[in-house]
Amino acid sequence: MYQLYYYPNNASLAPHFLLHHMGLDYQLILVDKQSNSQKSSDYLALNPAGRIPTLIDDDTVIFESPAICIHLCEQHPQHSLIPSLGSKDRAHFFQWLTYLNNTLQAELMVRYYPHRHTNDEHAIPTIIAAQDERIAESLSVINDQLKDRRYLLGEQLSACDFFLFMLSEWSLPAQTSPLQFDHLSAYLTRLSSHPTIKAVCEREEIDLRPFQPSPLSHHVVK
Ligand SMILES: N[C@@H](CCC(=O)N[C@@H](CS)C(=O)NCC(=O)O)C(=O)O
Repeated sequence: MYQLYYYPNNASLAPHFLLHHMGLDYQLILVDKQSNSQKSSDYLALNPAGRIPTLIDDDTVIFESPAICIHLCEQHPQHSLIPSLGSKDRAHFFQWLTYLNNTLQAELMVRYYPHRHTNDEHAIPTIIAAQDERIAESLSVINDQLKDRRYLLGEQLSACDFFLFMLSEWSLPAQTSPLQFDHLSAYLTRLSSHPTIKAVCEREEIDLRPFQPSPLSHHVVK
């Protein structure tokens, strides 16, 4: 049985989607972020970075959300959530997963932890505003990719889509919401009714209503 150390709507969400989607046997272990448990000595022994998530697979401990996703996809290739070894699609899988984790997620982390990037309390609103612009730039790149594509890689659902859904949810409060991009918005609306996304979001008490179509709810900018 896999064990996923998680906190609702944190970077554990993408691995949670995959565990559920593949019908795997897994246990969720809550890391109480409210009491900073991710910095406890017990947790640091598993994950020295003190971040959520961590996956236990028998005697193997894995941290970093994309690494966990890749590991699960490779262990269960019959679910086709990663393109096959040697295929060109696989190169694009790594390209997009890296872009999501290394660019969009990194920008979101600065937005949500601005105090870690300045010693000046008064600078925090300007950091958030600057990050919102950078998040919008990244969402625009993704929006362009989704023009004429059902999923990020094309016609085949992959782990990248679950990862992107997680980051899009986090991006909702940004100045330019992902729902303001036409292709991205339509894609997110489609994904929000995917059975895996519905089930896991219900389990983590994540509200999917913002993704439901409502013609007056947002203004499309692109
Ligand atoms: N690069 C890591 C980042 C994980 C991360 O930053 N997780 C956040 C929650 S979304 C966290 O643990 N924050 C608590 C902290 O930084 O103390 C990953 O993708 O797994």
